[in-house]
This record gives sequence, C-alpha cells and structure tokens, in this order.
Amino acid sequence: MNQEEEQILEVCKRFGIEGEYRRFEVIESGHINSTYKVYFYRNNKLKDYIVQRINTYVFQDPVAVMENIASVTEYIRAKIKATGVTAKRSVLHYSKTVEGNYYTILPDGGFWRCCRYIDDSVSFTQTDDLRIIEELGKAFGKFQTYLADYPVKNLHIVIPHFHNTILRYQALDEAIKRNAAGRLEEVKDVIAGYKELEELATKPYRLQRQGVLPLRVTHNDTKTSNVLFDAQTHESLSAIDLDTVMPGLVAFDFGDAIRVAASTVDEDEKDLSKVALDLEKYEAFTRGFVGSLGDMLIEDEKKTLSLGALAMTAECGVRFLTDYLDGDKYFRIHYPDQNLARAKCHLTLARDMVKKADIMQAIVDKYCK
Ligand code: GN1
Ligand code: MG
Repeated sequence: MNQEEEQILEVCKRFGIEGEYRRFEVIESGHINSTYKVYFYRNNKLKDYIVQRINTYVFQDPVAVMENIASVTEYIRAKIKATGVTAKRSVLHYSKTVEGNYYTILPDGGFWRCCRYIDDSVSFTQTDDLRIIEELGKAFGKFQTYLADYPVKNLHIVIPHFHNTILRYQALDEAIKRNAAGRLEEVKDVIAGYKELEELATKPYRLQRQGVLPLRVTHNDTKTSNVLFDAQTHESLSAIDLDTVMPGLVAFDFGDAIRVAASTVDEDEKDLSKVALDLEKYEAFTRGFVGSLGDMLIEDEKKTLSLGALAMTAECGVRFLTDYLDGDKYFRIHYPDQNLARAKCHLTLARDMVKKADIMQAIVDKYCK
C-alpha cells in the first residue's frame, strides 16, 4: 500500500466508513482538488464514496468552503423533501467525522472531505448526446430555482472576485509584466486575440456592477462533469462540485456550461480547425436550462444570457493563459503546454461565439417565451 492509499484509508476511517475496503480509483477530470473514488464492501454490496483532498492554495479557507456546501445541500434537501419525494439521489450527502466535522486534517496538513456517491449514477466529461446535454441544462437550471430564495448573506465568499472578468484580464496583464516562466514571446498572438474580446467579455460583469443584472446564488463551475446522471436512463440527478457556490450572475452559470457542453471538442483540443460552438448542443442545453427556470429571469437577464457564454469562455481562457505565463501554478496539467492548448482552444471557441452571437441570443429568446 503506498502513501496515497494509506491516507485515503485513514480519511475513510475518520469518516466512519464501515465494511471491507476493496480499492480506489483516481478521478482525473477536475483541475484543482485531488479526487478519489473508494469502494467498500458491506451487506453483500459494493458501496462507493468520493474522497477529496482540497487544494488549499486555491481554497485558502477550506472550512468556509465546507460550511457553504453543508448549508446549500441541506437547503436543497429540505426543499426536495417538502415536495414529498425522497432527496436521496437528488443531492449530495457529505459525511461527518466522529467529532461532527465535514472535514478532517491529516498530519501532513492535508484537508480532506468525503461524500457518498449517488447510487447507479454516472458523469460525462464531454458528450454529443443532445438528450444528455438538455438534462445537463435542466440540472443547473433546477439548481438555480432551488436556491432562488436562499439567504445569500449566509454564503462565504470562498474565492473573492471569482468571475470578475475585469480583474481576470488585469491578472493577465500582471502575468505579462512578470513573465515568470519566460513564455511571453510565444504567446503574443494569443494575448492580442484575447484583448480584442475584452470589451464584450467584460460586459456582463460591468452590467452587474451598474445594477442592471442581479446577483443570485450560482454554482460558478457548471462544466459537464459537474452533474450526475442516472446510469440507465441518463436523467440528470444532481449538480455536484459545490466548492464555488457564491453570489453570481445567471449568465455565468449558463455561459460556463455552454463553454464546455456546446463545444465541438475537449477543453484543450490542439487542432483548432475542429473548434466551434455546436448550435444543436447549444439549443439542447438552453432548452433544458431556460425551461427549468420558470419565470425567474428578468428581461435584462434574458437579453444577456447568451453573452454569458462568450464572457465565460474568454474569462476561462484568460485564466489558462495567465497560468501558462506564471508557470502552471493553478490548474493541474497532464502535459507541458496544456494550459496554452486550453487557452488557444478557448480563444477559437470564443471567436466563433462572436460570429454566432445573434443566432445564440435568438435561441435563448425562443425558450424564454
Ligand atoms: C476548475 O475544479 P474544476 O476542474 O471543476 C476551475 C474552474 C474552471 C475549470 C476549467 C476553483 O474547475 O473555475 O472553469 O477548472 N475551478 C476553480 O475547466 O478555479
Ligand atoms: Mg470545481
């Protein structure tokens, strides 16, 4: 047993997981935390758990992260139960240690948490199945409606200015000045490309600051892999990865999902001729998302929903580029220039969204009627 496995088992013990330990798998899809799926055998059944070590470079107050998550999941659970149905497969259930905490800290300082995986569920990193994409939209739309009346002041701001697109562009400027990894020369074109998009990409954030767009409780990390689906029917069950639940714009949750779910390619596709916004996928997501929001949106939110997709694609790309210039300190990479590949791919996708802006908004309008 290596050190990683020993730590995982120690964490499981502290969370009181019973049964016979079988094995663990590393889940590779996240860029921040270290995530493991751990299997125990109990009552003639295999039970799976998600055990995670939180990245405390990114989440500097991980206790606050867990307080947000516990509060939001309990709130959603109560809402679902109030409708008379079981919430067992519709919201995550985090485990508590014997001391009653939603986290435990190992001797090396590692900050860990554990939750039961939802039975018979699956997730997808990327899919071409339009029905799944519509279900994805439904899941994030429902997340909005569950939390529409959640007391926002109860939430900790775990990463200040998380979707402040203006500050993300400023952070890029600072990384350019530092040129810490000596990579500036090779990315000049990519920087110029992002600068061209700055005015449009920062518009939703500016509209919020001007009081035109309201802050709501948002998920803030709505990529495809952050929803669980029923393994057989592929109906959506629950939004997961609630680390970044904070006040935000509905256009950001919509847009960040479109960035991933409506793209023709993976986040780091190197053949840029393949990168585009797939309008069929876009429509499927929009149908699911807008369809489950009911009449929640105000007119200005409806009018700027599609712009959120450009904002989130450009912002995420700017963050990848900043990290590349800084020497890959923030996002986990699996090969040396992955952050650059991600940044170029996002720039190409964002430019395609600019071309398709009118069609994108017309599709939103169609489902807002
Ligand atoms: C990170 O943790 P993960 O992989 O779900 C990042 C998101 C980015 C995303 C890009 C806390 O999400 O903001 O959009 O990578 N999360 C944080 O794939 O920075
Ligand atoms: Mg995340």
